Amino acid sequence: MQSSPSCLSSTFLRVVNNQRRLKRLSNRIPFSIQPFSISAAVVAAATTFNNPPLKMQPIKLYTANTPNGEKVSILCEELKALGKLDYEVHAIDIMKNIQKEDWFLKINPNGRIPAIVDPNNNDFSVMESAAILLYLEKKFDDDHAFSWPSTDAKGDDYRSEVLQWIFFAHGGTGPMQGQANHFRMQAVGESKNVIPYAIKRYRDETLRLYSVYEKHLEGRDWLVGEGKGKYSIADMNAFPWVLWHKFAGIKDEEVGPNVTRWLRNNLDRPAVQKGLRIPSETELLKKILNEVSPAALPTHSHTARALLLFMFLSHTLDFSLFSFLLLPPSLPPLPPQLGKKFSMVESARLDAGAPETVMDPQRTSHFLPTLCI
Ligand SMILES: N[C@@H](CCC(=O)N[C@@H](CS)C(=O)NCC(=O)O)C(=O)O
Repeated sequence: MQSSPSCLSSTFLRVVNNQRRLKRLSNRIPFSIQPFSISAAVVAAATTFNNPPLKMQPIKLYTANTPNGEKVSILCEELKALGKLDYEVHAIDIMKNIQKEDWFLKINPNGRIPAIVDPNNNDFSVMESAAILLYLEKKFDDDHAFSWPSTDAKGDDYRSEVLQWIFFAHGGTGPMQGQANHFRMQAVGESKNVIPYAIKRYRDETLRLYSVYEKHLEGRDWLVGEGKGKYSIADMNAFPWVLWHKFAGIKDEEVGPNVTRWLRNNLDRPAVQKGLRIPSETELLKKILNEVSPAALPTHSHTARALLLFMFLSHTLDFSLFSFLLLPPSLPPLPPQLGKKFSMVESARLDAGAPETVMDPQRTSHFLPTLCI
């Protein structure tokens, strides 16, 4: 996304107009709150420059409220917050097998969500959540907000580390935890004799993989980068899976203190909060957020709300950028496309319990589809 001269001049005009409006406004406000207007001016200018009018058609995101879906909606929200990406959400009801329909198989021959179509690139389609992250990062994170440029002394090394953690999660955490979920919550009927072994096998392996994160995150905030690290697509790729750990029968206290801190770091980000609620906020998600990390939901101080109101009234900012501040700690449920069906896997089973508790004699089908891997 290159800045054209006309784009630059319109950006300049927006800044000038914003400054004029601010000046008019600051003449009318008491001196005691002038510092607010100065800081608002700085933010306004920065925001205007950071958020030029987008010259792109929205990316089409086909998704559902699952870990693999959420990693992509989180990056979309992060890029959207920076004014780098516009996207439209197409909710796919995986319980109705919409993802197996012919039209969808043309987008993703694997018949699974997530998938994207980029109308800015001849409707190029991308399947596989990690490949989608890499595509979006390459195309739209041109300022390297979530990555490192090759021109940095250690840029290529960090790039390699990002790929290492992405492969680790995509080949390890997702598939192992996905099987743990499957055997713990979905495999029923005649297969029940093999289930305890399978449940233990995949749960243990998932825990082992978590212990790798736990050790690596000692003294770090993020998976990759100098010192405590920098938030990157490596974190976005792994976070939703670890957030859903109870599905695999893993208790909060088994996750490890460093991983728990890292989960909170992710949850503290407004774009993560938004991305998790794409395509809708399900009862299951609410349960995960409330039970897994009760302290991690955003709370907004009166000062923050007052500042937001001030900025809004002054019409100097792109309001949508800050709209998250107005969100109540727990969003009211949106019409669930998927929520009801998804809670079919009984959110009660989120309470990590003994394998026997998952046997359901009422179920007659041999195997339900594996939801996520
Ligand atoms: N490796 C794939 C896995 C995708 C996947 O497992 N998708 C699940 C939801 S998380 C799905 O579409 N399940 C429905 C089905 O299996 O038909 C990715 O990372 O995108």
